[in-house]
Amino acid sequence: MSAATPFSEREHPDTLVLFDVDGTLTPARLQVSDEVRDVLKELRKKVVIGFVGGSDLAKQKEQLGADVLDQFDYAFSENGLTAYKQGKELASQSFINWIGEDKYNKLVVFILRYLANIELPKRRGTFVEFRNGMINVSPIGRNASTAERNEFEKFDLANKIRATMVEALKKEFPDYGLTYSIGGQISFDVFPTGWDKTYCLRHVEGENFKNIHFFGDKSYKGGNDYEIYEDPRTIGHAVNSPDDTVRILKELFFQ
Ligand code: M1P
Repeated sequence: MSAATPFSEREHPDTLVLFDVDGTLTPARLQVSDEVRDVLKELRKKVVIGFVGGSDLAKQKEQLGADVLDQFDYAFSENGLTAYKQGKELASQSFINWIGEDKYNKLVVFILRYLANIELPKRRGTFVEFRNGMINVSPIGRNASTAERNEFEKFDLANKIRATMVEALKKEFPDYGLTYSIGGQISFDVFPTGWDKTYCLRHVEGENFKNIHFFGDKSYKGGNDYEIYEDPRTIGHAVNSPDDTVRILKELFFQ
């Protein structure tokens, strides 16, 4: 099936299946397996498929493949703030336009001061990553290696570095209308309230899908899949690994 096969040629053209990336299609931060790629290819003959991840498109290309825009009908990076339908970019919003330079400046100055004043065993680089639809804040820094990521994750679990910092930000900026989401190992995302993964659904509103399935591993309250998993517009599937995703897909679509 070519990347541009019209939706009307699918077995169930009115069904959309959306997937979180980390922990759902791939192990956290790692690459997709051949098995998952093959299942998605077969699934795409039956339904319309898309991914919705918190990371930016560059990271998703590393994890899902450089041809990710050909593999999926919808590609939603940064929760859908960057969006593609069958390889064509859809209109997107930006965090900086929404928040404004002045408030953004105050936020980043607070974050950098806060990070400079906490005790951490290791620091690397890129503590604030400026993205189109959000910022990503990492106490150890986004340049941490895989081993350093794993170390930080354990340290954070024991010392609540990220959770404490999020509380400090909420206290300092109560009127900013921001949501803080701890979705990965070493960082948290900061974005306008409402710009969680449900944001991507506005891109498919006009398509009249009858069923929108969503698969995610962080579907519990506080996880970054929670809002879209719970949303009345979706049929949520909580999974605990890519294998679990494949198992449920087989039950639902390949019997
Ligand atoms: O997709 C989940 C998260 O993955 C990364 O988190 P971390 O680097 O902390 O493991 C980030 O890209 C983050 O934005 C994203 O939500």
